[in-house]
Amino acid sequence: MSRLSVPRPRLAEPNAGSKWQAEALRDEFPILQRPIRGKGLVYLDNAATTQKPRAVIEALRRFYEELNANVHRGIHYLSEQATQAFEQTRSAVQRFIGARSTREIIFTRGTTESINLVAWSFSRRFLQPGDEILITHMEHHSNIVPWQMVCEERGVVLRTVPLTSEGELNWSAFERLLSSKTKVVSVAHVSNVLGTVNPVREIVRAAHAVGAKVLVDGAQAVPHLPVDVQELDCDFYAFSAHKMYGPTGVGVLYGKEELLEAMPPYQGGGDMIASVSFERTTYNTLPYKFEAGTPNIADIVAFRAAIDFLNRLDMMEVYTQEEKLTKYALTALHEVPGVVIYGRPAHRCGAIAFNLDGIHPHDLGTVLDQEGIAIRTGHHCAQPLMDWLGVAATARASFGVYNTVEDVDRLVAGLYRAREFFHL
Ligand code: C6P
Repeated sequence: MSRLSVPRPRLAEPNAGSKWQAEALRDEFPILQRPIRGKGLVYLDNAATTQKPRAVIEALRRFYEELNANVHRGIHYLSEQATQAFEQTRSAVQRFIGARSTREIIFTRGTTESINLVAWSFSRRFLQPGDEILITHMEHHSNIVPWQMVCEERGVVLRTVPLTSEGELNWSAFERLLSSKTKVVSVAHVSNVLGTVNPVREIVRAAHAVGAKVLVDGAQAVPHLPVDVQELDCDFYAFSAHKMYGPTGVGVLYGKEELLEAMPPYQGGGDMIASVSFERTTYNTLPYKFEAGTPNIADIVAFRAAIDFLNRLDMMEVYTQEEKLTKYALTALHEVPGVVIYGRPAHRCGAIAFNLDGIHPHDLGTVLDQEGIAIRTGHHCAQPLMDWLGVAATARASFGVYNTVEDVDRLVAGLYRAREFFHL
């Protein structure tokens, strides 16, 4: 199958009624009501972290007021209740991404820790000197550095797939670099800079054909499109709660059960053991084998409210509405004199990276901030991608479910304000 034949989420009919309106959702996010520098907040830094709906904030408060206890340890009432709420989030995550079993859902601190877990644990069990790991030129540092560390320690070789001029994965280069030496392909589902949606299902098919396993960095995908790990057939899938309207400090690693079973624990400590003696320690069953120590209980419990929130919105509807807004934003930005937009991927979501000719992105960010508009500027933890783009930094607007056409209009007005300020 060609790269272009990747099934894309079906778009709604142009006149089909939306299930919800972004404007109405804003009321559920208390922080969006607060003025910033005397103006209404336009929050366009959702790829860094999303704002939290009242339901998540309330779930956090309720946990500490009504349920607080450690999990999996006590037999007292509160510990049982806390454990139940904690495990309910695991079940909600399992259903949300279509995993076969809760044994395949491991809680971590975030995408970064999920990738590190796989890099270190998988490599200890499965990688030999001379083996190869394949990543792409659009990866976040979290999907580069752990592999570099593993390569250095184990004599494994890191290879990188270049991009096309559109900012998409160069498929023929990918096929050329893939070989029987490739043991892991680790790739972003969605680029945090270009917004490119990678053809994960086809990447998995090609990688499996040479016997490689695939880790998908889903940090920027899970908040924007429906994800079904069984349909993708990936071996690992990593993401962060805080980018999907949930609390900070919580991440998920999905892994196929047979692989997780074969991998050694990542960290040692409480909860991950079956029995300990000075002579011999045996490990707990999945998923607990990979969850050493007291987890981030309250935030994991509150994460459930974020999943409920997204389920209520319906991820296909989220995708459809955000796609319309992204198209609107691309057209509007193109019309601003001096704006350069990076990447023209055919399938995209989430983020738009751009610069305003003649203005350093940090200066642009500062002017926009004065207008109450929050964007991110810098290298976006993707320095190799910046090198490929031939820039040190860019501005980036990234969208969430509460962003509106008015937000985009305010951004565009802010860009004109910056042009005026810098006498362009
Ligand atoms: N990108 C951004 O502004 P953590 O920090 O572990 O929750 O997520 C790391 C990460 C991994 N992969 C991708 C594709 C990401 O976008 C991120 C986080 C943020 O783009 C913060 S640098």
